[in-house]
Amino acid sequence: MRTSEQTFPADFTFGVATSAYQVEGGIENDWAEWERAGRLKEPHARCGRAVDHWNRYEEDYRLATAVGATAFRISLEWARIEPERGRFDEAALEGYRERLLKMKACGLTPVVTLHHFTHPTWFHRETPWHQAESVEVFRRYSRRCAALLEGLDARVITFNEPMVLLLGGYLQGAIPPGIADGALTMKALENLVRAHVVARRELGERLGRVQTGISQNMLAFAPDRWWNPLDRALVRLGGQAYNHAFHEALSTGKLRVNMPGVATTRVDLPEARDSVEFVGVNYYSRAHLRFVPRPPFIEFKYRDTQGRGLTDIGWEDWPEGFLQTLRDVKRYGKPVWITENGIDDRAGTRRPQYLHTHLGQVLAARAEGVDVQGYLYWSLLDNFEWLEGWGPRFGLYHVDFDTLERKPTPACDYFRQVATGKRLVAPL
Ligand code: IFM
Repeated sequence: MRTSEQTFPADFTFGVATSAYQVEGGIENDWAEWERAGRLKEPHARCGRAVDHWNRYEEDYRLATAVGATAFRISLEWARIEPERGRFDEAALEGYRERLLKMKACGLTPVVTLHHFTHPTWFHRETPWHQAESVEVFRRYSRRCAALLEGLDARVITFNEPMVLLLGGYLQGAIPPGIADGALTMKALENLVRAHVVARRELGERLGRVQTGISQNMLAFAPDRWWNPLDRALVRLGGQAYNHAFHEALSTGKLRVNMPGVATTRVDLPEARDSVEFVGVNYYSRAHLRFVPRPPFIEFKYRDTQGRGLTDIGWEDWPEGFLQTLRDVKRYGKPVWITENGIDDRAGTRRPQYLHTHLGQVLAARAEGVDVQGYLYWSLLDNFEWLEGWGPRFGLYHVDFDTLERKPTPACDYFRQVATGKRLVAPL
């Protein structure tokens, strides 16, 4: 790589990402119910106090600035803000505002997600995503969020990983609301697109032009058997549906999913056309797809093709797919933000190398003309990892889950060096 390609522009943003339920603690929502129903891999695991970020936020802002971050991604917890349908909790709204003001005062630009997987407990019972009313309910919530963001100059992500929510919650039934129905999945998908549009409108009305987008979990896909036409068809159709259907709807106003026997839809939503200011990419890994002759017809595997060793959560370490993913989103013609990228590395020894190889791909994409403007590492802290509970460790800072003490991992130094020098250097 030439020297010029190892340098990030001076205005490139390095930051860190978190989400409310995974770090704040003390939240009662659909996931807390899911846990009590014993639906996690470890049935007795509970998120509970998480890592107490709700109380320790000032310390956590200091930890972020100590690694050279100038942006901090959080999410607002809908269940805190609207614990009962139509009743908004002013103290919670004020609490978030106070935290965001402090964040700014620390020199951190807020990146605020309105919806990161979780819902108030009433939501699935009263206005689930497959019902049209969900859109209006989300619009009202977004209106309150817009008011809370006044004057903060935040970048806003309406939805985090909507396809993960739909795949897990509506197609496989593995996460809340636990539905397994292809037709309802497509209805919910359509309503999530509409909900993004109305939320963006509310933000715009209150705040003027806001940088608004979504964070899309994007996987590199490969056929499990390179020679098998059905595996290859799955890669083509599945990749299009999983990685691009949502982005494409927000770009062209056309929502298209074509997974015969699983889920299909073809709806025109002209109001969604050109409805983001940036494209948010969450990239972690590559998956191999194999056709199986019975529903759901897809087997999904992570393979260690390069002998690098799977990450501790069992995902392939595949930085090459990051470049391909970034090339693929160039077609949307918008600035790109990496809203998540990171590794579950429980010993904390592999993370600097992971950062090095993945940031190298960001530079390679920039050299090819992909307008990547920011990189947010997932995550600042070890935290609660959904169905996996407390096993995984994605944090730049290691958290002792008993004492809640935060300690730097070796990646902190490395991240700081790159973020402050704006230069990709090799880890020691
Ligand atoms: O922890 C999650 C996050 O909530 C969404 N993106 C992927 C991360 C790691 O699995």
